[in-house]
Amino acid sequence: MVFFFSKRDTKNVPTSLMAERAELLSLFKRCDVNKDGKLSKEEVKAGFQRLQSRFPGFRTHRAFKVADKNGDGFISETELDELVDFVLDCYEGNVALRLMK
Ligand SMILES: [Ca+2]
Ligand SMILES: [Ca+2]
Repeated sequence: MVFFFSKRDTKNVPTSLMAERAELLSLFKRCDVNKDGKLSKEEVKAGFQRLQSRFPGFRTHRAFKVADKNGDGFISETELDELVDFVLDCYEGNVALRLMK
């Protein structure tokens, strides 16, 4: 099952990627401040601010283009995986560092 990670640097251990993924999932779940099970633009933006993004508004806009599959303006539980993938593309290997600040 090597092909799964073939697009990424093989020296980059998958376990650390898994850890970052889990970290981001819990981060964005905490951003659901009104607990309706989905993330509004404001809530996603708060997540990017938490990640020390210099352009949280821009990142949020891009993230919704990628992750909001049904275009309802919210990131649902099922779309959250796509959101996390997008964030990993932006900050891979850097997530823990950003969250420590
Ligand atoms: Ca919400
Ligand atoms: Ca949606």
